[in-house]
Amino acid sequence: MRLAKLRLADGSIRVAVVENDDRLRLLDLLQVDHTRSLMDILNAPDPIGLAKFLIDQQAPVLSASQVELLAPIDRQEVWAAGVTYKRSQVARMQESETGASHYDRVYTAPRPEIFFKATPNRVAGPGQPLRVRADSGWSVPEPELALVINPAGKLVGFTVGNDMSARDIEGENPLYLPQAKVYNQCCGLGPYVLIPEEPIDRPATKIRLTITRAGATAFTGETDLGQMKREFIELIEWLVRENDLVTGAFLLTGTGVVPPDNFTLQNNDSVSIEITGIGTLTNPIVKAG
Ligand code: DO4
Ligand code: MG
Repeated sequence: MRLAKLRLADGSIRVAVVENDDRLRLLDLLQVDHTRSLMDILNAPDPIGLAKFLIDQQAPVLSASQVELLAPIDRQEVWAAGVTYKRSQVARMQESETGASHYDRVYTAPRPEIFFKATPNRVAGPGQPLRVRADSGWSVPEPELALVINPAGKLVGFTVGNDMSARDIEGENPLYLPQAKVYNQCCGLGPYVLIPEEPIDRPATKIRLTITRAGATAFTGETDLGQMKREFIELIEWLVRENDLVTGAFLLTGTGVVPPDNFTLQNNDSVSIEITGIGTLTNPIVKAG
């Protein structure tokens, strides 16, 4: 089942079940106490059963073009794992003269790299702008599978994530990582949350990044989840160690697609990330100055 958070023309914010690619069945959240948001459904003991129960049989079935899709986040935290693909390890070692051995070691160490990525106000949904820092001359999108985790630390579902990164700031000194990663409009999530009814087939799940500039493709690249070194459950176990997720969390799982070193995002670029079975997240890029 896929779920969407959206805004209707009257301004109201609703949750819908996504059927096929373009049929949105609105939910009536008022039918159940303590269920007022997508987060409440994701954090419930049986999200699929609850969503099916809440389908509003009286409401018209809508198409995505009739609504504004929003990032599927409410009050959760956003975390990210890094250097989980060989491609990312190699790219990080190249960009950082002083920190290369850290990236080398974290790729094989039992403890993964996990960092705080965003609060909900820093997250952009489908069609909303993502930002390149004005003080960065080398920034890239990072197309990543995002895990949706409930407060009990259980994996509930998946969405598409974009871990926007300033490679020059991170490369100058690994201690600058939070500034390279966390700033206004630094993270994309959406368009839907997939709650799988059976385990996903990792090698068959492709992640494709396409960057468009002035109507032409400026970069395209692809990986698949079979290339990721870590298990989902392994990343979650490290995230929740001594760390309660009171409202639940999104955990971006690292990038396996890195544009060439001479590529940087520019103002007005468009970034699309497609993940098999979930959907395509597209965002325009803004850069001030
Ligand atoms: O080590 C820095 C960040 C790594 C990262 O974000 C990634 O591999 O996706
Ligand atoms: Mg990343």
